[in-house]
Amino acid sequence: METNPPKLKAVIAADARLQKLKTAFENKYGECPAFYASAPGRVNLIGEHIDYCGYAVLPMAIEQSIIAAVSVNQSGSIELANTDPLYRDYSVSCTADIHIDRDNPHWFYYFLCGVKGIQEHCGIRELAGMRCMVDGSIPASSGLSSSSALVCCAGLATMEANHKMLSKVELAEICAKCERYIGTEGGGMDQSISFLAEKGTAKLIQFNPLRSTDVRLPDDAVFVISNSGVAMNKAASNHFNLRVVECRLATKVLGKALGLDSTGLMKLSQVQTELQVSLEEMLRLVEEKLHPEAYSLEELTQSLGTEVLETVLTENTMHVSLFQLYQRSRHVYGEAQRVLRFQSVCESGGADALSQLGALMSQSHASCRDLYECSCPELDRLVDTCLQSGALGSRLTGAGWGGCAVSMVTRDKAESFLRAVREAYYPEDPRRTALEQQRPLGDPLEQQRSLFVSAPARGATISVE
Ligand code: ADP
Ligand code: NG1
Repeated sequence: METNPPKLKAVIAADARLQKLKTAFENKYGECPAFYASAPGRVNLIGEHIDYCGYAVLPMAIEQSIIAAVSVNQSGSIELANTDPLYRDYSVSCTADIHIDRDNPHWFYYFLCGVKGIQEHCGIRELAGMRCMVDGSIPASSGLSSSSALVCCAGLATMEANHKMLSKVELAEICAKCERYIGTEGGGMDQSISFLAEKGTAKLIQFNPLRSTDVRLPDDAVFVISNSGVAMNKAASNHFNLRVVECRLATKVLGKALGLDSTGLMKLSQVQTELQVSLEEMLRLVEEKLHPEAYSLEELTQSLGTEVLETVLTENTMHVSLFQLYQRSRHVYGEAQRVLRFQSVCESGGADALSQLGALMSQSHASCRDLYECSCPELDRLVDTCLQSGALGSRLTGAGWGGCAVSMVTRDKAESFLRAVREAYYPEDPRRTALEQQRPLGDPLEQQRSLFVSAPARGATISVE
């Protein structure tokens, strides 16, 4: 059943984290915040690197979030500050064109992506002045979507400060689009779950049109997030965009080989839609029509033409000369199948549901590692450790090349699992131990950043005390 998103606004009793943020805001600006905008991070349970190919994904929101305390004024400027001294203050005029510097993806540019997205969507000529103090508890560059939570939080704050009313679906679509100003060509999973999430349930997120369906996770299992300790900043490298580009090229080459007019085709899902065949059949067609050897730029230029290549390549992939189209499309169609199977096992339950779900997660990791090549040695080691420590399934989550793994563990084994992973993985490298001992700033959950059980949390909200 598709569900209506819950309400955006809430009156909340201030918790410890909000109190700290309020105090920081008052100390900085000498006034009280008018409201708080908060947006959660997420863990993707299955369906990696397929949202931008048009396929459904299955994430849940996590308790960790980005919160902005906001006051509104007529000063003609937007002032940004952060509770973490790592992130410096920034201020921008409300009348100037908002500029986002892709070459230097500082934190405030993510915030400005959200501001600009709302401004453009709502046609706001002059934005209201704002003072914002941001506080985050999502480990950055770890595949838990800290960047999107920041963009969503900024979009929500801007909407509220400018007295606009938008639905959660509209907000998710606006924020998915505007985060691309930072230079990464993401697919919309993160912003969608950040807005559409509901406490207690994971979601199947489908695109075109954007919609979400509750997925009830098995009662006798918990999902554990563990951080490999390797950070990967998407906007500061071309790993992510190269995969997006490889998928677009695979779409064009496959489409052409199948006799389709591939002019308007940019996503692998569109090839399937055009042909009206199953994912199984798409996997067969990949075998038949694409070659496992890398495609060179010359081969692609000859087959598709320079003009097509120009519409596909991004600024940071222009110089790439080899593209793995066969491997990437095999991952995408296979992963899209696994998402649907995961949803169907959750729905039907059954005696061996947990082992089926675990197997799907582990197959997903193998595909990310071998076909999509978005893992790294530390993540593979962590996933192996999790499996040896009793997980029924384990996989990298989010973009990869570092960041976190998510593991499914039976509820009764959760404690022993946490202990075993803590003892086996973290002491191997002192940097991991340092991370493991870190606690989120003012996080009432008192959870460790690197290893914790996560239950489906609620989506973005605006709240007043
Ligand atoms: P993720 O997988 O977490 O989305 P990205 O590399 O895409 O990772 O984005 C991380 C960036 O988001 C950081 O470099 C920083 O600019 C921004 N960010 C994350 N958390 C915060 C925070 N608490 N405050 C300010 N900026 C943040
Ligand atoms: P993270 O893990 O937040 O970097 C990125 C993309 C998603 C999705 C995943 C891989 C953005 C904002 N997010 O997420 O859309 O493609 O990678 O499944 O680009």
